[in-house]
Amino acid sequence: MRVDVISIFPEYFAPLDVSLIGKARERGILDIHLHQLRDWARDVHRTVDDTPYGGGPGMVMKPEPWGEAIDAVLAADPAAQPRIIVPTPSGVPFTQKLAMEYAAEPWLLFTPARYEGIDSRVMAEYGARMRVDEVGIGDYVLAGGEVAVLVMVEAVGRLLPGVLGNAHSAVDDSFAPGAMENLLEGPVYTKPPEWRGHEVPEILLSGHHGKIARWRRDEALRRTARNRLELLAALDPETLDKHDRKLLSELGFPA
Ligand code: 97T
Repeated sequence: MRVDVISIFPEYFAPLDVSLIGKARERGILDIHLHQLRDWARDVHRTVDDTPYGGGPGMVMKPEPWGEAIDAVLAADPAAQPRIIVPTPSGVPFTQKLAMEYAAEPWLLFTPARYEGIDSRVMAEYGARMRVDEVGIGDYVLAGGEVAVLVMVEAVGRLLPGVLGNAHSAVDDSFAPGAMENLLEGPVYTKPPEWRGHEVPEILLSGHHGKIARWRRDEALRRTARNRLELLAALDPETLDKHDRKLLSELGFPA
């Protein structure tokens, strides 16, 4: 997969050299190209922002440098078109489902903004020619879209074939489609069996794989009920067995 990022802070993306994503790049699975937006500014000060039409606080990113920068990236492969992703708190929520959709694309172009965002005509211009997604990563406000891009590239990159080993594959992630869909993962333990007086739950040492699976599902249900009521409410009742229903009613959540 090819990933382009246009930003006034390309140095913000140094973490993409490290760990899982760094390895994926070394192995040629991820081909990341970083671009300095100011390279396409025309004035001596390399200005990329201006005051908002209609008044109000803050500054808006000017359309011309973005247009020229995006055109230059598009020219890298005129036969193809990237999916353009514009991080913004007013976008659609980034979810595991969207991460999987992006992981199936050959080419992504991220356009993280600073200030109050990019002049909307940039999204209108490219939105008429290709897919442009305005995407948010959560209900909080960042100083700019760079961290949102790091989040999305990591979530997408680890889904690419060959990035995760078999030992820790993405199939049983929370939010992955499948058996435990929409349940949070429960607690995990490793050696030693006792640490500072805290014992590993005995069932995990028992070797009873069926009982362990059931215990893990109970813990997943408990944690989902405690931390994410809206996920619990969204569970398909068809995916709940008798034991699930009993546990949930004990927790005070009747069917
Ligand atoms: O707060 C932001 C500022 C700029 C670009 C993106 C964001 C954001 O994205 N998701 C949450 C906040």
